[in-house]
Amino acid sequence: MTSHVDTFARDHLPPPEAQPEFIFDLPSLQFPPQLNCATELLDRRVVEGDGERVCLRAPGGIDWTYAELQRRANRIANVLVRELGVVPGNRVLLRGPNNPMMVACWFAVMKAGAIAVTTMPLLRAKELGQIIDKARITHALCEHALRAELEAAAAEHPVLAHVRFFNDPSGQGLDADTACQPDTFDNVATAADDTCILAFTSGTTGKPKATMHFHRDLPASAACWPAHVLRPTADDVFIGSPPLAFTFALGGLVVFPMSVGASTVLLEQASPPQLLDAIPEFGATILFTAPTSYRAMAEAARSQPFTAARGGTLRKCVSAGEVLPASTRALWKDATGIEIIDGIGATEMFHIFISADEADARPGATGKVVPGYRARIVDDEGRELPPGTAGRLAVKGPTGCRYLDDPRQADYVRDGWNYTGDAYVMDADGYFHYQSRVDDMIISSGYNIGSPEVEEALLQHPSVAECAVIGVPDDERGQIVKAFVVPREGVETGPSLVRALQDFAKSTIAPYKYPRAVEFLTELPRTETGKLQRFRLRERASR
Ligand code: 3UK
Repeated sequence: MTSHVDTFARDHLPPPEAQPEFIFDLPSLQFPPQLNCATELLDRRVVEGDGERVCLRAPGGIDWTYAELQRRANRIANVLVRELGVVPGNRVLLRGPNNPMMVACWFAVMKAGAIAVTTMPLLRAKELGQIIDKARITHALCEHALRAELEAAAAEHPVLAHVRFFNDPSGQGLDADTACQPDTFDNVATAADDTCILAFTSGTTGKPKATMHFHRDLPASAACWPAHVLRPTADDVFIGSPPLAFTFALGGLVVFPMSVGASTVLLEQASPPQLLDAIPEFGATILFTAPTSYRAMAEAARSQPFTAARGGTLRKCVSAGEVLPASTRALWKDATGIEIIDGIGATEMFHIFISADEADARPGATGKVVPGYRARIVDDEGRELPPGTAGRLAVKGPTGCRYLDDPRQADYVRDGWNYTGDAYVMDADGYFHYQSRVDDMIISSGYNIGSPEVEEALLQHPSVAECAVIGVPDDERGQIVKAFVVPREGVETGPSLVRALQDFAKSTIAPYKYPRAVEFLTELPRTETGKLQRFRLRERASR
């Protein structure tokens, strides 16, 4: 059934016994043996009459309809196949900020039956080189402005033999190549279980891992969380901050809007102030961003509120990537009137599998298991724990973890379940409450303390803009709780603020959890996807 001439991906799948169990027990999860996700998401829309609807928008007056995106993707697919010799199964690296050409290139790769490896724009030659090696990448399409690091990587890694640059201001490069190609392309008839993307994890330590997702995984994901929790319509305008290399964005800004014929706004830069400006400018209705971004925007919205009703055109706001503190949920609701839709997803699972919509959201809980998935809390031996007990989160559903050629598969998948590495408690109503990463649990004088609980307490103090809590080694107690605090603007730091924060913590949570050490920082170390890098704080604390 496979269309792959280059069998690299199939040859490096984890063996069947090391893969998770896949479950397809919703009617919407029945897929034919042959399926190309570009046909489903793009060509089908045009066939069904949405060709003249707006699909992609971007600053500078860019407005592409579904038909326009299809023409562009077809032309690029023709360049890939006719000029660059791409055969089905080849890996094609994509490098660029979030913009319409990146999406056109991504669809071209899908159409050609190749495998897209989208990379973070900030990566340097060395990191690009690791990815090129690991995924044996032969071709790359890259934003002209970001060419230097890719060229440096290509020089060191000759396997990457074909590189084209797009958005060259002189009009040369891929833009010129596509001009002489036809508008049509016959999508490769890929198998539903042919790999279509390799998504590298935003792992904070160790060698990068590549997760493999099949053509069917994208529509499968769209049939679960978006269909049952987000429930977008064709009139929605999506917007958000995560980079397209992050599956949070590939789903939230490409696959999910397009699966209902909606439009999406792509911003090359989407810091909180830039998002605040772009939302009214484009009339965005659905926002995808990270908890810290909501917190910063809520802060700014105090002095510069959205016009119209407080949320302006916004209708739904999605938070993922990190725990959403109840106080951030409250601040955003205060500023906009909108209840955030929290959801936990993972690169390994492609997207969100536990979440709650606006009506069912509960402060302090991520939500309930998304239809199509199963989730449970287990002990270290994999035995299911009763409600109210903290343990490891294990999930399964139509998507799941397949690491490309990596022994760490055995850490993530056991007995058919995907272990995300998170400690959770499920309550009697089936709501899942995040505790911490399993490896981040603080053990002080025999007590288990989850960082988010302490962070949540500190965030409620008026002097605190942001904070992060870790355990640091201590001779007497094993570990002690240490807080890194970013003060609000104009706040005077010093021993009296430390004492005030400690007293405040003791009065909101069990006193033994209070931070015995407090250090002030001007910002917290974060990844490009907005995730806190606790290991950096640990390094700092051990210096
Ligand atoms: C953490 C959360 C608490 C959690 C992601 C939505 O974050 C995504 O993927 P990553 O591979 O990281 C996965 C890990 O991040 N996490 C994510 N969301 C939440 N913790 N509450 C949340 N709402 O530790 C998880 O194991 O970078 C998120 C969609 C697609 C994604 N790839």
